[in-house]
Amino acid sequence: MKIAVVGATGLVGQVMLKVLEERNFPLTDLIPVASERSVGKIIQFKGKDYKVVSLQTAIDLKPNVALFSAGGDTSLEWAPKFAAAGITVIDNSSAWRMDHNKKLVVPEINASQLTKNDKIIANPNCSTIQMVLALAPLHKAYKIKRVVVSTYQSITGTGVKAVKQLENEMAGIKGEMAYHYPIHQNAIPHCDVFEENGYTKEEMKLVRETQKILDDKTIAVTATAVRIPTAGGHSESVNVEFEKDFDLNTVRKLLNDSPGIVLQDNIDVNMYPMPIYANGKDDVFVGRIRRDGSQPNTLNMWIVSDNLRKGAATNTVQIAEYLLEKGLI
Ligand code: 2RA
Repeated sequence: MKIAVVGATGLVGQVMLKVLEERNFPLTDLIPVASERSVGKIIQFKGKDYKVVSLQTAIDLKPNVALFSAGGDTSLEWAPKFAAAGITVIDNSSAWRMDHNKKLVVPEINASQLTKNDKIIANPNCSTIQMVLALAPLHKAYKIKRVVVSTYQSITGTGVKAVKQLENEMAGIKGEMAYHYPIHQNAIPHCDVFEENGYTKEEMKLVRETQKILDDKTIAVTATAVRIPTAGGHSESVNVEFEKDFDLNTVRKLLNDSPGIVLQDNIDVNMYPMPIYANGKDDVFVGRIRRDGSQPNTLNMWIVSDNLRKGAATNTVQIAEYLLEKGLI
């Protein structure tokens, strides 16, 4: 099983390598891929040195699977070339997520849709993954009518440049800006670019991807995505209105019994999810579950997850594990 990691030198690419190693993914060879300027660099994997190669060289080396985290433009141009060479692509960019012919997969929810014919598979946006993992069991039980979500997103979602900007600002150093404004001691309500409707692409991903993954276009979603100076993960305040009423203890049991979810919900001991605890873990943490008395059949919850892991690298590797387990690659 030969695996290519495209974008191996980036934040998510580095976490992909770490997750492949931690989960002891049964690969016989690793092909780290990056842009021309990184070709020839050496990266370490399981104590061995691997030389970074170009995209074309990676195709020529014929991996079984290519895990992409190299931006939308690279995915749009190169994922079809890898697929045409018989290589299954699992792509972290937004390039293919809303393509009608591509599957958008969170393994715990809809991996069963996957077939041998899926040669380009889309990994959802990080903030979508953590939210739909919590919504899926509740949608099944009570049918979701509407979701109102506000996100508090880690700077790591923007990449190395943003992490550097925060470090510089905290050290009082003037440096390259990843954002229009300082991020230190700030909250920026602007993740990705604005669309015609006044929402950002990041906010519209939560709308469109949630409907696709839960396979229900009747689910109304509205979102506000905010960037904050944390490093451990994305947090989300989620208000959900259902068609049917619910019982809070049953809601907690449904979540607790759902794979990939860890309940941290006990205000008597100040137990609730926080990025400092989610950092470096693969679970989605759910807490502050409470009925919204302002309207029927509605509850609030707080969802936190490491955006680089379950939000990107781990979900991607889990898709590859599923494909392998089912003999689809
Ligand atoms: C962000 N979800 O956090 C986006 C891309 N990783 O900026």
